[in-house]
Amino acid sequence: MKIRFVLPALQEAKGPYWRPIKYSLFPPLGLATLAAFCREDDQITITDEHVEEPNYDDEPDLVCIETYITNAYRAYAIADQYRKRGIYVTMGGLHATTLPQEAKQHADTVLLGIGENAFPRFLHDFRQGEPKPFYERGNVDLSLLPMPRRDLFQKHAYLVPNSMVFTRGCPNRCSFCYVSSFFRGGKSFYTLKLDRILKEIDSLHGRHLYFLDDNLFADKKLSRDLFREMRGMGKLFQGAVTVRGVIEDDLIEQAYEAGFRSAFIGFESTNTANLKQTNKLSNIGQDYHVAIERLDRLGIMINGSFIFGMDEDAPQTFEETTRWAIDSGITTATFHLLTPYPGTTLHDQMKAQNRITHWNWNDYDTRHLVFRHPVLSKEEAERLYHEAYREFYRWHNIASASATHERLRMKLKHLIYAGAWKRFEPIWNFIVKEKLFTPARRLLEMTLK
Ligand code: B12
Ligand code: SF4
Repeated sequence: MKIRFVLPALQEAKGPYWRPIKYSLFPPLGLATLAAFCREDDQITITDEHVEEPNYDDEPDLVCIETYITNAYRAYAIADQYRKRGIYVTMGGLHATTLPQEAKQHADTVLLGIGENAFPRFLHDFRQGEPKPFYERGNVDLSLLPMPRRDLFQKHAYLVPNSMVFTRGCPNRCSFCYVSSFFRGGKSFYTLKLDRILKEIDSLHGRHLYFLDDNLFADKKLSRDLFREMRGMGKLFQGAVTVRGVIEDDLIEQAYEAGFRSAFIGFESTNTANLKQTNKLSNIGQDYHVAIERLDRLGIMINGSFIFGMDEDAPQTFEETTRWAIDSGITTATFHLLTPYPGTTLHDQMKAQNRITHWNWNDYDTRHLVFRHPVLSKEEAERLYHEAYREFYRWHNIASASATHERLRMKLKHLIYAGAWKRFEPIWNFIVKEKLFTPARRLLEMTLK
């Protein structure tokens, strides 16, 4: 059977915010995970629109499309194109799971939730000629998970080919997070077995590794066991942790010993009332500076994530938060405007209050304000959001954030990492165009080391 997996590119692929390097970071891991459930004699291709110009004139037996919120309309357009020619289309992923009825207008079958449950059941029925219109999410056993089919990725098209996950979901319940919609009604946190995780790490070539897990320390025992086993492997890895996870016990030291060198942390807001309102429990009552100093002492860089537009925010919050991040020595910052993704608790709350202004998914990209805020207008919020980015990445602010570190080594790492990420766009564009990812990865590894 000929099966084509597609990761459509978001609408901005042709827009002003398109950063080729951002979308050449990771290969489509979810689709490679599903491809592993196909038969050996199936002819499989994975198309990632972020890194290639696809041609959809082919005649596969089955097309499987992944949807995020911002690529939903593009996903629907591709699906419609195939279905017009009588080709069977199935859709899954975060957006289709949240809004299956919407997705069903463009797909023959919609699969909900983690694909490891629904996809093998669907494939079986499809081969029997009896596919159902919907496959509901159900709890998943990840213990027998086959290895993702990384051999199907476009080789040399990514800066970070070694991405993986060893947990799925998160035990926390922040009201704005996809976790509250994607896993609705079932378990919201799954783990792989230690042996299986080690086997996957072993199968990856090169030193650098990016764990895409929502929270690396969500299962402390598993993380501890994993980090112990990873010691001496010579890996350098990045991933997401919570403020509490960094402060509590000695797990962060264990992670460092295993090669952890750059932490993505959702600080979200420095205002406790905001944190309470959005149920960001892992941050409430935590001293952010304790976490920052601990990471700094170890030599772990911080990518801080911040959300603007929570109810307690005012126009000055943008500048104050940006200043706070610079003065705290955060290496890179990711700013967002609060976005009520459909299916989340936040969305339900705002909808009940009649605050959502529109449901055009292209705007649900965390750069647009899609709801009424108590004091911020849409124009003001969006302007201040862009200003926060500009301010944070001005050379003199990068330099002043870097100067906050005690050790010279951290100062230099900070300068190189932050500067390279945001200030050398033409160089990145050249690297992407010429597919010079191997030397770029070497530099990344040297910086992380
Ligand atoms: C890596 C990543 C990216 C990469 C994507 C590149 C890539 N090649 O994947 C980059 C950096 C480009 C990115 C950018 C953005 N991202 Co992003 N990203 C992620 C992240 C961290 C991991 C995704 C992943 O690989 N997961 C692991 C794999 C195994 O899971 P999966 O992809 O979900 O696939 C499984 C299921 O969804 C399902 N499935 C998926 N597809 C299909 C298809 C079929 C047919 C079936 C049956 C099943 C199925 O089965 C798969 C296997 O279990 C997630 C958070 C997360 N934990 O998922 C956020 C996340 C997906 N991103 C998000 C957002 C908002 C964005 C941005 C809009 C943010 C921004 N302002 O820049 C942009 C735009 C992205 C876009 N293309 O539209 C949100 C999406 C919210 C939503 N409701 O859709 C998430 C959930 C983060 C969050 N916590 O809010 N992102
Ligand atoms: S801690 Fe992070 S991943 Fe977990 S629910 Fe909150 S925002 Fe989502």
